Order: sequence, then structure tokens, then C-alpha cells
Amino acid sequence: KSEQFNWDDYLKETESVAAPLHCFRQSRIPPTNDFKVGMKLEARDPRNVTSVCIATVIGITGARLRLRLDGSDNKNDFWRLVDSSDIQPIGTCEKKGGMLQPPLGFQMNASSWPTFLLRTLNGAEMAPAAFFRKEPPKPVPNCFKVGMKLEAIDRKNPYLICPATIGDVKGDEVFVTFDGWRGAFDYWCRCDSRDIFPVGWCSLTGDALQPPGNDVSITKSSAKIQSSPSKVTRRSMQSPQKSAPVPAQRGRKPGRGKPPGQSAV
Ligand code: MLY
Repeated sequence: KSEQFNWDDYLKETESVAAPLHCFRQSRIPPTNDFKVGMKLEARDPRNVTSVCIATVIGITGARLRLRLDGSDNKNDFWRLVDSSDIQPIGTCEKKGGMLQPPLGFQMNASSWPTFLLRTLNGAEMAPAAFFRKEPPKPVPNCFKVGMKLEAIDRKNPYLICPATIGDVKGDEVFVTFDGWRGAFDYWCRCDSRDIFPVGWCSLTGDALQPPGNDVSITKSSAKIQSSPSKVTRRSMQSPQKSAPVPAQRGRKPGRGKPPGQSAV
């Protein structure tokens, strides 16, 4: 029933261009993902970035892993690329003279951490070192331009990757705007963020790219397509009144993007 989102058509219909590959801190060919659910690794605690913790692979999605810190709850899962510098094989921390830390919100008494750690690692299936890929180099300088299209992680729903447009550029930062969502999910990030991908990324990794939302203020270029009714026109040119009864799972309040330096995480 719902037509498949197609970048080639969408770029034509919105008269826009894809941001060039070399703008992104992503490998030209997405890294292969050999990890399996249940494998353990070391990961930087996203809520306490000075800590390296034990994490378990809870899910696999494209070139990303869904991770959960051992000893933490199931409400703080996070996603990392297999070539992220936030993850490493078990043993790396110790080799570097560091100590594995309990995650923020460790569910047991802090004094039970050493025992918990031993039990967690005993007989654990550790992800082989060869599965971890080297992080690609930083692109220099920021070569994004306003209006360029990309695929971006929705930071409020980080399992989702969505069609997006560069809304602004300031120094090393870009303003990522989500097509069809009226600014509610937009954020500023560094141009070398690992959360943004070139057009076509999801189709290469096998991730499901979300279709654009229904809301009007999709992109500045949407005005151009008023004369040519098309798939995109239907999706993006509805009047606000018409698009008001959106499906429940899309019922977010419209909001404004944040100014630079306050990127929503
Ligand atoms: N359940 C979510 C879905 C919103 C997703 C928006 N992304 C795709 C930009 C919500 O309505 O909050």
C-alpha cells in the first residue's frame, strides 16, 4: 500500500542534491557487520563518557549494534556503528592500564561490582577483535551546503534513520532538519558526526530508511514542486489542517530547532 521511498525520485521531485560522500565521516562502503546477538564487548558509557563498561549486543541493524550495558537497565540501550571508536574488544581497557567501570545507574550495590564483573565475563561470548572496524578519518573542512540531502539518525528515536536536509551551516557544525517533521526532531551536530550518512547508506547496509513525515514545512525547495503533483507533493504539500490527524506514532508536537551549541542529544 504505502509506496516505497526512493531517493532518485525524491531528489528529482524536491529538486535537490545529495551531500557528497566526502563530506561525511563514514566509510565509502559501509563496514560489514559480523557481530551476533549476545556477544560482549567494551563500550564507553554514553551517559558517563569517562567510563568504559561491559556491553552486550542486544540487536543488529545494518552497520550498527544495539547495545546494553551489563548491570544497567533495559531503558538505556544505545546504537553504535561497528567502526565506532566508542566500542572495543574485551581486554582492551585492561591492556591500556584502565579499569572497567560499572555503568551509570548500576543496579546493584557498588561493592558488588568486582564480583559482578567476574561473573559477567566468565564464560561470556566475547566479540572477536576482527569484528571491530577502524573509524574513518575526519573529513576536513565542513563541505556541507544548505539544502543538501542526507540520511540522519533521529536522536530522539536513535534506532531510526531518516531522510534529512542541511538547514544551516556554521563553522564545523551543520543543522540537520528532518523532512516532513516541522523541526521537532532537528538538531545541530558537528559535520564529522557519526550520526549522519550519505544518501543511499541504508540501502547499502540493509537498514530500513524511514519515509519522510507528513508535515508541510518539509524543505525550502518544497515550494518549487507546487505545480507538479507527485508522490512527494502528496506527502509534503498537505495543508496543516489536513495533516493534523497524523497517526498516533507521529503525533509529536511541532517544535523549533535549537540554536548552535545546544545540539539535542
Ligand atoms: N513515535 C515517534 C515517531 C517520530 C519519529 C520522527 N522521526 C522519524 C523524525 C514520535 O512521534 O515521537
